[in-house]
Amino acid sequence: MYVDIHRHGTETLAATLASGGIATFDGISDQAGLARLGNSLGVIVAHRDSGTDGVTTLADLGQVGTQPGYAGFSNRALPAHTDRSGVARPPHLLMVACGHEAATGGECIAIDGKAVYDDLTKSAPDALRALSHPRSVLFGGAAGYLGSVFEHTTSGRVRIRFRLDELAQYAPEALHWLPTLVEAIERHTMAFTLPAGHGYVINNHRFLHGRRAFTGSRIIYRISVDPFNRYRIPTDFAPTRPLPAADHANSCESDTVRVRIAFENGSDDPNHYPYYDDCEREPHSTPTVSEAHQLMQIHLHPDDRPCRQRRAALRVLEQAGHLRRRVPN
Ligand SMILES: O=C(O)CCC(=O)C(=O)O
Ligand SMILES: [Fe+2]
Repeated sequence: MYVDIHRHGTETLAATLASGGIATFDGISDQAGLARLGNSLGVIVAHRDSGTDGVTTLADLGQVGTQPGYAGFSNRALPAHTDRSGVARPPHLLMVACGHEAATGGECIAIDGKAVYDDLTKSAPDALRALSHPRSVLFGGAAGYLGSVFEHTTSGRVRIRFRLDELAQYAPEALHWLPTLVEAIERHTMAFTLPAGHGYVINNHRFLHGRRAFTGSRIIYRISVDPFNRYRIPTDFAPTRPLPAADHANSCESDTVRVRIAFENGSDDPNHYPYYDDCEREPHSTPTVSEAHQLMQIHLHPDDRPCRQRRAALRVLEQAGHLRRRVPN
């Protein structure tokens, strides 16, 4: 996880991030140093609270930190979260460096969303399904983003988005599973101290982060970065196992979607379906030409296999002139 950026450079930092979603580094003691590192990895994305160089300086600013969405400027703990979860496309990377250590506390926390997902596939798949339900969480207040904690992207891959403060509203089913999710997050939380000059970078679509409460004049520099494509840092992660299909016997009523299926003959009873796939039975009425074509596709058996459905279909097609028997010579 630690990368000696001064020896091995940004390439190694990016490769570590691409594979594991997190990297730590040292030797960055001020805003300019962090901005330089960010610019070598990609494009620094401006933040509501950043200066013109895109760097936000986080410190305990007393009253400021008591407003919703400004807890970063307090000395309180910040529970695990995704940065900028309230926008459609949160920044891809989050990079921080410590300018001044806390007197006590202030450890950073990081949680691998892939580990949480893998844990829940085994320990609570129903929770995972509810927390993956589209439009089940409003992130960031009324003008925010309606999404889900786990967002299934393409090819079975997943992206995480999470916050647990006054700016997140959960639909009842997702709310029901929040304690299970929080316990899983706690099981996978790593905490580490950042001495002055040390920092970390995470993939904000895979890792959650936060910090513990502190005393003293802790200073953290923070930037958001969208990395250059050449580094191939994924915007999602691949779970170890896919989410198992719902067990309908145990799933609750609100998971069940009822759909009405009617067949071509207007019936919704599969037993009324006019074309059978049972070779032992005669079709219950003489098939039409188009039904006979369908039967031939259903019953693609070799000619010598006794199949009443196929025989009836061949008869209809022959009578309608669609089939000519080859005369043996
Ligand atoms: O103070 C820290 O270590 C992180 C702060 C943070 O995550 C935030 O303000 O979003
Ligand atoms: Fe954050």
